[in-house]
Amino acid sequence: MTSTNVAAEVFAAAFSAEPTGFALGPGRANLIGEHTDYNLGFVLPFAIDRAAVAAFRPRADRQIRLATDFAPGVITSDLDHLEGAGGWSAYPLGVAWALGEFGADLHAATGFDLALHSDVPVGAGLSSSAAIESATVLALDAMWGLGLDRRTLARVGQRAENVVVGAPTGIMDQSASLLGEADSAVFLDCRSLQASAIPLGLDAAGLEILVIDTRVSHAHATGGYATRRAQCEEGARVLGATSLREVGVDDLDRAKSMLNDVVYRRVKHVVTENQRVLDTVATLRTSGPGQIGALLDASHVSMRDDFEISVPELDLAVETAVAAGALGARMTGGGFGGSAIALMPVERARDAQAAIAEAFGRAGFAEPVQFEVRAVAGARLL
Ligand code: GAF
Repeated sequence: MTSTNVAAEVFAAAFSAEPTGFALGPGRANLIGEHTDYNLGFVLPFAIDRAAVAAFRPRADRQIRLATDFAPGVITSDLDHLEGAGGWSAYPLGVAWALGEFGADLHAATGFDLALHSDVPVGAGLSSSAAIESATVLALDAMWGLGLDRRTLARVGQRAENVVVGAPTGIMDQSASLLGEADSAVFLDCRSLQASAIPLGLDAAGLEILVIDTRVSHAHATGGYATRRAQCEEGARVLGATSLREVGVDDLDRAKSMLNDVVYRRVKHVVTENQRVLDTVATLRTSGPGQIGALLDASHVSMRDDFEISVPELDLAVETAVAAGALGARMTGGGFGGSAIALMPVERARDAQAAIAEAFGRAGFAEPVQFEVRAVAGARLL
């Protein structure tokens, strides 16, 4: 059964009616460029072939009803009580609220019924949250006849997440989900929000991207993510910059003399990661994906040692993938758990998965969930 059929069934079971439309929002994997987005730097993610599908139907009154197959019951709200939403409903209700900040007239708008089904694993670092946000924002854009452009829709999702969900995240995930193109990554300048599609050329090179979901779950509304963001802001402030985007690799010696060791290493990660994104884009353009492995490896080392957002399970996944033939591997997403990605020659992928599962068993870790991801087109109405 397709995800659309499942969403339609969830809708029918919850609301005893047929949906009038469907919107699909993909999750994302980040090829490279981690914790650079909120520092107004560069990222290179792609939309993946795992997505949330929203089945929806406008209502004549101002009520909102939400259902999903990943949580029981029907959640009822209305357009006058959006901001205090909690649990999973904070994502769709937060998007409705945030649209009010980007041009929707929430006093005149009508309510809606919306049912969600998603096959993006939750807590796996593949942005199940952006998948829900972009499916919902496209559904509401259609129901309310707003016609907002995709960059604005991405900002709506980010605003929902920052204010209603309470996670101080950047713009990368929503941009990947909304701007993705088939077989390409989204090269995004997070300062100007200029985006361009960079062909990955994986099939022609006999390569695939393997996701290794460690099943160590993470959340960005609490803990380390916010701390890292605050340390980056402190680094920029001490260096007299408005963001770390203004700090280059050439400034690192000066930064070392001005910052304490921890903040210096956070700054060093961001500054060198920005350069690695630029180098990866240039390498993809000139030489293809077979030459980017060392950049992926260096990114992981930087996150492990300088930004300190990896965990033993992610390090083992990366090391074992490389030992089993990956051209490069790195953790992807916000860190503290979630997934690693490995750039694998197709003919080595199956053996690598077995080697990774075995290594996890030997280490006493839970068995990881492993699957190939493909770069797909971004969110769309179905
Ligand atoms: C999470 C956030 F949502 C993104 O904005 C980004 O900061 C990422 O972590 C780290 O690169 O996915």
